[in-house]
Amino acid sequence: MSGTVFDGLQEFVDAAMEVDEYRIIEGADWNEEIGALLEATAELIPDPPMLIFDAVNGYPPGFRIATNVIGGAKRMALALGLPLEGKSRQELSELGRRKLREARPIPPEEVPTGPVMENVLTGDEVDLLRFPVPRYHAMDGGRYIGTHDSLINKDPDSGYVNVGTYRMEVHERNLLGLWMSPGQQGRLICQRYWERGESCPVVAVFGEDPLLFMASHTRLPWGESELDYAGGIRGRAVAIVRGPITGLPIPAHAEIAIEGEVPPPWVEARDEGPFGEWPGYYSGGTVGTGEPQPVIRVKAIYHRNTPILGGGAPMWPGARSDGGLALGEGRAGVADLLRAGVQDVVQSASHMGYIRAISLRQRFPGHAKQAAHAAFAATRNGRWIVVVDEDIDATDLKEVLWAMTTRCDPARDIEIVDGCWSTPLDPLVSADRARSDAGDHTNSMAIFYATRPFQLRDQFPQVSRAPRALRRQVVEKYRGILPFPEQ
Ligand SMILES: Cc1cc2nc3c(=O)[nH]c(=O)nc-3n(C[C@H](O)[C@H](O)[C@H](O)COP(=O)(O)O)c2cc1C
Ligand SMILES: [Mn+2]
Repeated sequence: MSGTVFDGLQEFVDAAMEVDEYRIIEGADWNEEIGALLEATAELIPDPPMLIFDAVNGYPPGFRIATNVIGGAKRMALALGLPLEGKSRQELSELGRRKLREARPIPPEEVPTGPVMENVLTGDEVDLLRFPVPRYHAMDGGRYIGTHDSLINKDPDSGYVNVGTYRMEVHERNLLGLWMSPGQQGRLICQRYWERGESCPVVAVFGEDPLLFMASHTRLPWGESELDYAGGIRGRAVAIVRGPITGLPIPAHAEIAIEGEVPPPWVEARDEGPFGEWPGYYSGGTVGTGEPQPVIRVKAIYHRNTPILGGGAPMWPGARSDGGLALGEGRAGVADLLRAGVQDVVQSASHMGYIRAISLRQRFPGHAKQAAHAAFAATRNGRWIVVVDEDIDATDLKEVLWAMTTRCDPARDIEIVDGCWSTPLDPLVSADRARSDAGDHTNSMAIFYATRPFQLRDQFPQVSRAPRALRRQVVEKYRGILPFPEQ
């Protein structure tokens, strides 16, 4: 099965069930219970299975929600067409990264129709609560159909088609709320229609093949379509049906899609959220900006028979599981730092959403500062940058904290920079706005120099922990006697 290209979520879920762990959960409550169960699962089960919710309360069997779809290494390998056996997680991550790096765009291919058109609902038949849409967190302002979604719209000037993942709540049976952060390409395209006094035509997809979803939340340069990029990583064009109302592409194998329009916010806008976000707070949307947000007037719904809604909500960062593959380091990754001219960067890892740890082989006085400032310049909405020496594993938060407690002298080694690039999703920024309505979406950041001082590196006390190679050796030697985990 390795190497298979999956057209849609349904095809992928079926294949994943054959090769990896999953659970089907029947009778769960869409109101808070699904959200809480997902959080508990991520928090307490190290490598959680795919979860399929069926017969959600008040809904017929067959209208399912799929969550944690590529949250495991094997499922992600399956999605990316990588070998399913015989490779370590590290090797698979490297193969995955290479695949994403080397993908060349393949434009979508138009087909006359597809499974998404099995059910067509227009006019009074349009009802978004036909699907078992969860309210994920207790204080969410609505039921969120769009968490793992894709919004498709087209630049009216150049004709380029953008795809982006933005949260969407159900305001009414035919009205969706849309939270696009300022500067997002999907929002910039809407603005171009609004400037002309027009509504922006859109397609939204809920439940799509995992690689199309992955492309949808990858930030590509303006003008490059995520549909072409998705085709590239799949190695085969995404099949699309031309939307009868908007003329926009609708992925032919989408589970659920809508066509509609986003009117200028001065014509129609609604309070959006609150919604529990990835920092672990209700942020973004109206609580983050103090303003009502755009809506989508839904004109048609299309769905497959027995549709699977792609689901899953942001949760507090401590619940985030380490399952899946590490495919990228995000902004301020090793590649970014090397490109900025910093030498001898060993690792760059992010923790709890707001901590960026960078390990460095220090070569000259000021090297740690150079690395920290390059990382800081490349970071959006970060908070703590920690520079550590090369003997510290930057991906291991315990080691990073050890360096902070033993190599960072607070009076001298913490630097604070104010007025940094951030977003209304930052709980500190949101709170600040609520107080002042200042419209300032910046935050401050602190750099922790948790490195041995360069000039004192030879006098610094030697580390007493057993060397890594020796630790590995004894673990292998005594594995028969002691229950050591695989390493
Ligand atoms: C699960 C998930 C949910 C997201 N939700 C939002 C959101 O509600 N609003 C937003 O502006 N960005 C959100 N993002 C980030 C965007 O999808 C990402 O920045 C993407 O690059 C946007 O596409 P664009 O660059 O074409 O605008 C989300 C990302 C993920 C992975
Ligand atoms: Mn884009």
